[in-house]
Amino acid sequence: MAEIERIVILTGAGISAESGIDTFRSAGGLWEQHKVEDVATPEGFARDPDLVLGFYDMRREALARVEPNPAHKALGRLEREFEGDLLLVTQNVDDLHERGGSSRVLHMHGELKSALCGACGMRSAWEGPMIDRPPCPICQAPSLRPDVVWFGEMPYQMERIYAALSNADLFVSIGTSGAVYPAAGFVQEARLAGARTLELNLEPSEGTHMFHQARHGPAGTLVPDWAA
Ligand code: BJW
Repeated sequence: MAEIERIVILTGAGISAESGIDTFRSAGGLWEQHKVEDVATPEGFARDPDLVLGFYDMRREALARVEPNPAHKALGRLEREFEGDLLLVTQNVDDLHERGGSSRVLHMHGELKSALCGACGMRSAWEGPMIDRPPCPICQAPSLRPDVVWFGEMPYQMERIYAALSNADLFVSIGTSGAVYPAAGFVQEARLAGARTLELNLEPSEGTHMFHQARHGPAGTLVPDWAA
């Protein structure tokens, strides 16, 4: 990586699969167990808030029982050792990158351990369940929702991400199916900027043909090999 100065890394559910967190679109994944329009849209939340709060309470609780795997740890090591600019953008709402040693992580689809208040619009760190409508720590309204980005909502920090992509020398996509926009379009943005592009995924993603290079296999092996 001697000639590389600016790297943007995008991660998806596949990087946390070997830690024991279900992906969305694999056989037996979250979208086979729950209808996406019921639990991951603002309309689903308006229709049945208990279902949605219960879904995210269950996932927040499961987070306490899992650990970062060698892929998360390899990216943590890379952040410490790489001398150029590195931006880690994750679509994941878990905190396994932080626990794996990465300190500069941009959660474009939000975080399980954060609450968003529907009344005052403020975000607060959050650990417990939301199903019993606890009050917002800031305005006391019983209006908390998970601080995650559902379909039809604007992902976080897009300006910062597009700015980094427009300057990148290397774009690496890890463990994502390439089925959800705008993240699925990052490879094209990076290519327009002249970056080399690499996919590391268990199997070819929907956008695999857009990458200069692709390596397929489990992230727990591929990522440490690449980042070494
Ligand atoms: C392994 C592995 C192992 C397994 N090792 N790999 C353009 C065209 C068409 C539609 C749209 C478009 N632009 C926008 C849309 C609409 C929509 C969209 O994309 N729809 C598609 C379904 C077509 N997008 C939106 O609504 C987004 N908002 C938006 O676009 O706002 C306007 C805007 C415009 C312009 C610029 C900016 C904004 C919002 C999307 C929100 C997505 N939310 C979710 C839920 C978040 C909270 C939660 O976690 O519950 O985000 S949905 C879900 O999908 C979650 C994920 O982050 C996201 C991506 O999934 P991911 O991570 O790729 O997981 P999987 O399961 O799909 O794939 C896992 C991969 O890992 C697989 O390939 C496996 O093989 C692999 N794998 N084991 C390595 N061990």
